[in-house]
Amino acid sequence: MKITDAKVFVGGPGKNYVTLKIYTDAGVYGLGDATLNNRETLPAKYLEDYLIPVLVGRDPRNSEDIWQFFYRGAYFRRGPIAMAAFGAIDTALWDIKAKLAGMPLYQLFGGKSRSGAMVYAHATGADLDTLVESIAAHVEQGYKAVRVQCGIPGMPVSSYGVADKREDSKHYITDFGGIQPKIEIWDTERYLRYMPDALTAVREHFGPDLKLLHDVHHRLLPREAAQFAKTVEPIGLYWLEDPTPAEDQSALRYLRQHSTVPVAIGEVFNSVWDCKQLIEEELIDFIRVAVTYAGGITQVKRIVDLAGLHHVRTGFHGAPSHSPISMAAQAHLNVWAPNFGIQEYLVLGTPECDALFPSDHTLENGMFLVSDEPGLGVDFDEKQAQRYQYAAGSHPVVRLQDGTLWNY
Ligand code: CS2
Ligand code: MG
Repeated sequence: MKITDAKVFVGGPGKNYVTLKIYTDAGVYGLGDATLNNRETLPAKYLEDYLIPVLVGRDPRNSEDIWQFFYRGAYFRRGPIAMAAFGAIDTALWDIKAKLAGMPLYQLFGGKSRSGAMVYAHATGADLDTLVESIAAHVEQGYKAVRVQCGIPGMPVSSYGVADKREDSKHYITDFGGIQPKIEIWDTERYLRYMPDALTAVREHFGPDLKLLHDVHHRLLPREAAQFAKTVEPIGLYWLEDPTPAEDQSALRYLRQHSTVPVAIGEVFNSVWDCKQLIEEELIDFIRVAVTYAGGITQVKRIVDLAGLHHVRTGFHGAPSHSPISMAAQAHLNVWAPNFGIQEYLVLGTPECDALFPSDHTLENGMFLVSDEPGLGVDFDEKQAQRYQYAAGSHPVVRLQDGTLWNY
């Protein structure tokens, strides 16, 4: 069996999705996602210039050897660009394998450990009242878990994960604007003073059962993170996400000494090596890697198994930072993983997105129900794809009040 061709499509409704389609001489094709949010053209180029010319002619069933060939053959290993490109190939080859077997992908991992995967939605508000409204709307839709991000009074620009204007709150998705990054101002002291009270007010309003998650988004220093985690401990958060810049793995030791708040890290990681110390030292409770960013399904499965040895559960990063294809791949991992935790889920379901990525996966009452179609259970409409082009965009850049560059 041979790979006969592979194509990369960049673009999508309001997003520069990077979709890889691998064609074989068996008439079966596979889909992968290489959407490196905010730098999308780079994995696309890596695939087109260096990987696809070498991929064509190989047996698509040898996904491990193909991945190792590209990873070790690159010499300069890892990094988000290469691993998104490798990840797309790996995911597409798993899609082909499952289609050849006539099974949904989760059957090849070991079958179902649960009927569906609990997801969490993003609730956000430029002020506390708007946040409470946003949470209530998600609870109304059946979500059992919500991420809560609140604007901070007196902050020059709202805060991470919050729309500047109240009226934009309901549909705000943390994403990016034009190629010139928007400058956001961050004030740690205001955040440390205000956020615990806001989260307490949310907990008091919604009671003990609603799972509340909060994303600090890399903004605190280790001591500040320990102080914040200690202060919010009584609120009973489901998790505190990215309290400190994720690459400094030992920073979490300090937080762990001062608080039992559950910690979730990993969306910026692109290999098992990035998370090894955090997992082996049990400095986190949830690993947040994404199939697209961490080298594909095979690599993420290895991370899930390592995490399982250390009481760490999965909490995979969610679209729209990557595409419905990676969401589908994660849906199969979620339903199989013995140490599944929760899945991030921002409603992608615009009609345009559904038309571009037709899928059999469903969301019911805050549970993601995986497709039983052979393969990933998601398709890609090449005709629809012609409607979209790449549009350069960039994340905001964050500065402190005095101009110091900070962490987005
Ligand atoms: C965020 C991400 O969803 C989250 O937890 O941290 O959406 C992040 O802001 C984007 O992936 C950045 O591209
Ligand atoms: Mg996050």
